[in-house]
Amino acid sequence: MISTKKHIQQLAALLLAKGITDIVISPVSRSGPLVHTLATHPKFNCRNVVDERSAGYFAIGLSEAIRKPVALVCSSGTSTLNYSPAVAEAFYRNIPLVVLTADRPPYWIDQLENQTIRQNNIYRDFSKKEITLPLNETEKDLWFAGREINECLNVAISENPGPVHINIPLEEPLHDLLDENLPETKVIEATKTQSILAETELQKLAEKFNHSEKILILAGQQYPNQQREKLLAEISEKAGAVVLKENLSNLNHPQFCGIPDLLITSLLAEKSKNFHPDLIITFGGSFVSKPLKQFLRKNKPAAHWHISKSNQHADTYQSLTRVINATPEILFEQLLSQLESKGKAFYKNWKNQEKKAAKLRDNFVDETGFCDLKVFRKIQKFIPENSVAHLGNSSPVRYALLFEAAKNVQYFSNRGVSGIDGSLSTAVGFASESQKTNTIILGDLSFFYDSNALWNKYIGNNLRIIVIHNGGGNIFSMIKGPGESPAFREHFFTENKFSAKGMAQTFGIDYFSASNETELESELPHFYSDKQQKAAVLEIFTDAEVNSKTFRELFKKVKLSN
Ligand SMILES: Cc1ncc(C[n+]2csc(CCOP(=O)(O)OP(=O)(O)O)c2C)c(N)n1
Ligand SMILES: [Mg+2]
Repeated sequence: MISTKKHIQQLAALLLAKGITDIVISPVSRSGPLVHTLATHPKFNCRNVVDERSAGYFAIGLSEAIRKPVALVCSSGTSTLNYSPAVAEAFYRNIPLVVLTADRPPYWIDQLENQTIRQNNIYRDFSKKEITLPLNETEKDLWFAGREINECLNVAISENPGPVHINIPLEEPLHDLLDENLPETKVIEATKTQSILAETELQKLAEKFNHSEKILILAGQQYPNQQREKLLAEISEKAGAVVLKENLSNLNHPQFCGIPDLLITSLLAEKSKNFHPDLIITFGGSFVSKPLKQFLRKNKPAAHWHISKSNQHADTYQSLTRVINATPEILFEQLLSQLESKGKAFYKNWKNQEKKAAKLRDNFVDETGFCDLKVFRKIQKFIPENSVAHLGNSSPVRYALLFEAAKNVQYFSNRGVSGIDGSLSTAVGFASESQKTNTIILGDLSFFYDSNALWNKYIGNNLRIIVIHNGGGNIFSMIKGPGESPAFREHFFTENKFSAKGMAQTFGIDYFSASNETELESELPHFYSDKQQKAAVLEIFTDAEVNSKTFRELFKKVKLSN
């Protein structure tokens, strides 16, 4: 069945033509024409998530899992605003969301009409394109709407995607249907291109690269990419370049350096220039590590190249000298053919420093009592091989910086804008289309904030939720500043005495808990056992003061280790 409304028929036909068939709908009457048309068509896969904030993040996770655009459908009014956090996250991470919002006809806006707000360009600063469809269905209106929809969807399926918004004013009747197929609709194709470097540009870059003795390549957040990984390892080997990664970079070659927070902290007081790069090359999304930013802003390299398909002038380290509009693979492949072999002194300095920091950490963690740090090491050892891990903001993603990635595990996190409001929903959306075990590690405040993530029927049996319950926002006592304030306990830490147990019960999820090392060691094998055929929560209780003290002590030790 399809709606009688021609714009809706056209939109559905174009979604299909562009291969955008995964849809997340939040219940609504106003977008009835769209819901009828999509939900009854065999080629669309529609899910239903009530809370639009959660639905938006669910769609992000889904898109990450299937590596395709996902469309969202909601009503008019505040439901559209509830997508905003996910739209912003998607914008800063180039995730293709197609947001379809129902609206009242324009003549009812600001007229004391029900559930009506100004929806035109509502995500103005966080979307790649926004359009409002015309109300009328004349040939000219349909031609205009068709062109605009094509453009939006072409952004979503492009190599450089992001969220797009199609606002759809709808006149009653909303529920009239036809027993017909979708109409033939004009499709405007977008041609995929690949930018390669012009020969003269390549010579310039190769010359600079070959003359730089100390090259640091920073791999930001990205999807796993074997070809990229292989090329990077070759470059590092040939040019003695250091490749620094975080777990979210999803790069595992032993040639690369990891554990950036510890490694860089150990360098902050380092006086010698042996570790200071003269050329840095960056690509991918953001880096979590704060010490890295401190280190590079203090010791600015002479040159910084940022590789960006969207020509983004990301000057994170205040030393940007060049933007390269290509994919990292193309640049690395072209560069490799021009590289001269170089000494490895710089690389060895970094690698040795990494080894020293890891050893110090291991000794320290062995000796420490039960705390978040210890919990993280235990979890990292138990996460199954060939699985997916989602890291909540903010201390889980930071603890992950202190440990090597678990073997053959892919890492994800909402680091576009680092909200605590959608980590669980994103993981739920991802796990719903993943064949692998999906672990989400998040704090207690983050879990409660986004507990509506569990309020849908797509909770996969492969989902494992680890709640690090340290009684509030422990991150605020780990970073400098809030801890000294008289308002700390009430307004920064925000003491949380609720347990995740009741929440798990409400949503029919199995519950495990641990309050010490022995319990944790005995629960983790059950939590991850093949016999555990249902989604499960493992709530781990730790003491916030012990956590902060231990965390600080570790960094103090690392700092003094030089
Ligand atoms: C939507 C949103 N609101 C507020 C913040 C600020 N914030 C960052 S971390 C944090 C506390 C997190 O507490 P919890 O989830 O318990 O993790 P912990 O730091 O205790 O490990 C808050 C409120 C944020 N990042 N996102
Ligand atoms: Mg907490």
